[in-house]
Amino acid sequence: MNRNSVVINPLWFLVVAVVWAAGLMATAQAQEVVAVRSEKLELRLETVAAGLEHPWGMAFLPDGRVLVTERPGRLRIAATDGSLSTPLDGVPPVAAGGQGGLLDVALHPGFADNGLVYLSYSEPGEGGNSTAVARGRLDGNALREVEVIFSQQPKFDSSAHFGSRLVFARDGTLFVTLGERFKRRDDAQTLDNHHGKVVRINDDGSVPEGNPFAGRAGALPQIWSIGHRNLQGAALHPQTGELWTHEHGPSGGDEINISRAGHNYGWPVITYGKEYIGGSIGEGTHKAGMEQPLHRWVPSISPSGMLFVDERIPGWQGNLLIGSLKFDQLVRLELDGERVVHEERLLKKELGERIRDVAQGPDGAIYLLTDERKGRLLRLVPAN
Ligand SMILES: [Ca+2]
Repeated sequence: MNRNSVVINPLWFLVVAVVWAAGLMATAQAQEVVAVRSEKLELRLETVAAGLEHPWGMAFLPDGRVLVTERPGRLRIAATDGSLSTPLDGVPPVAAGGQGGLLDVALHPGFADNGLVYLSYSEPGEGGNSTAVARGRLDGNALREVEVIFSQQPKFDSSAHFGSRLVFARDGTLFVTLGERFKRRDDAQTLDNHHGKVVRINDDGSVPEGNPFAGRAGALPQIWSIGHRNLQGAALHPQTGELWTHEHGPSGGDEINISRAGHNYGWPVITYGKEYIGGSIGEGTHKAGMEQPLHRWVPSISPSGMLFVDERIPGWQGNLLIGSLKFDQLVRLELDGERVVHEERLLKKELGERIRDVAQGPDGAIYLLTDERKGRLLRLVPAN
């Protein structure tokens, strides 16, 4: 036997490699569909777009495409076929690092006429950084006429607890949820700063009528509610129009609240959590003048993203869906008015990725973003 016959011809190696790579690409393009069983219905989970770096927020355009933020500072448009645009021009510079970067995205209620897109992000500046809100007009693959309409005060040197979610209220004002920057938690109880607050502003950043502390000496006029820790989920209740929020507790003590004008949600005076290093915080769990949460998680789930599901998902109508970063789960809550009456944990087995945001698209499907270095946009639909 000729010993040379076992030497692999480089040309054959190339042919084999090309065929193998083509097979891999075909596999990747074929939508992987995973069956998901909820207590209430059977669903299927599909990947819409992959290769997103720590996606954080999403907003659906009228044509079904979706704006997706990537935390390092990029905004992209995902098309219905799963293709991703190049990063849009016009995104402000962000203080990327730790929990900071480009965060939420929302459309103006009059987007169809004015094309306005709102972004929240960690804004670098004198003395550190803070959460800011910018808006710009969407024009093809760019934001034009970009202006910063809100900057959380004061700036602080930290890469933690920025919040933030952007939710337009029915009256056209904009709620922005703001973290207390971790080391500034006592600020959440005082009115001379925006740390640990929900603020309410007009669409141009000015202060609307009806803010509870506007006009009070020493109080920042944008403040709507106080005593929050780090809120990364918020949604308007479909019937009442009130702002429901959740926030990360410390070790234990994640909460759901309804953010109401002038109310104090207690952090860091009352909490159901402990210090990360052990030990109690504040004065206990209850105090006069401070709200009790509607629901709490001990241990913490690390909640992010929040959605009230509508009738297009039969069996889940009126439920609250919340992502869990820590447990790689989608949390489904059944409500009776303002009471949580049942909780189901989903997707841990089927997905196994940190869930950062939850939304319902124009097609009625549930969309998820996963907070991974190679994160994904996923679609969850009833199996039938
Ligand atoms: Ca609280």
